Amino acid sequence: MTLQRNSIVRLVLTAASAAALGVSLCAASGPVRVIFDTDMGNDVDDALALGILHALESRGEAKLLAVTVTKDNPYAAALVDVIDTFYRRGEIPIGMVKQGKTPNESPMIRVPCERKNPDGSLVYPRRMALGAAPDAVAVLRQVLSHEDDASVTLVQVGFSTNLARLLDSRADAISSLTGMQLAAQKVRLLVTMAGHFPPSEPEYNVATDIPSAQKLFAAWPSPVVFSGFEIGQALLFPARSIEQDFSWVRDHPVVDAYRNYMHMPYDRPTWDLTAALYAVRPEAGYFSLSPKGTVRVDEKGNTLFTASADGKHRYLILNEAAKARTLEALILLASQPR
Ligand SMILES: [Ca+2]
Repeated sequence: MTLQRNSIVRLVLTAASAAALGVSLCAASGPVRVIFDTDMGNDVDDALALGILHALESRGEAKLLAVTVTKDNPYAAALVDVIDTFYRRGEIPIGMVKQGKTPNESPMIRVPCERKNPDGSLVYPRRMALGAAPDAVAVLRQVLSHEDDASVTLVQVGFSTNLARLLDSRADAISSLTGMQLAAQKVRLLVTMAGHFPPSEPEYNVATDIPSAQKLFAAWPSPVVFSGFEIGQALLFPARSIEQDFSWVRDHPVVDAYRNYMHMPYDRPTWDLTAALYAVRPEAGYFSLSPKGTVRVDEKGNTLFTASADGKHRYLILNEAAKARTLEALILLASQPR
């Protein structure tokens, strides 16, 4: 009886504190259902972030529903395929932008995909042939249409191309709902690595596709949390971890991507990693949150925040006291054995 009463009291307190934070307790009832939208290949943090989402899925905290790509180079989707397959989840749908930004190739995505064993087989097998990934908007519509209402967390760590096009999409054979309706019904939270708070100069993900970012942040119907440039910049992923913490396996595609992105050893900001971590563990205290408000993207790609009680946008604020703990979590998850 006493135990039961304690449980009820605890539940009420938890509900009260969740309400104060403006979050739903529904998310705590199972793994966070995630769609990861990435410009894999423009920087190595996308690869580390995808590894972290897989580690969180292995721990029962997340479920990767799909990965969609905004970098318009076939090796971008191929490296996603390689990483998913490495973590033994090669069945995860992958969608590819068409006529998208940054079509340039980069060693970070090409080299791991092409590495061969002495017998000629690929070091990192993958599921799809190069260039075979279906259209990202179709994948987003397909996956969202099969999910429960208010159940999906979107993590966007590249340009806004795919999600802006999703909003523009009409009812079709996949779903009788428009893209806007799918976003409003199915998505509970969009977490994006985008912008600067306060603005100093246009941030890469926003500046690369300004019209899409303007559309997305003006029209997206669910709450949005931004991880600004300054967050990842303050938490550097150490080269030391790449060199020491992945020795449980001889070949790791994220390590290969890291070694082929820049000349080792280098520490790299954890931009996309912070968005992935917050999306799955929003209540872990790694970051503080700004008040509610609205982020407007100007014609140069600056992100201008105006506080308002009914605003849907918030941005992460670095929690100085939690910095060491947050970086440790990122390192442990990125290097966690599969
Ligand atoms: Ca990125």
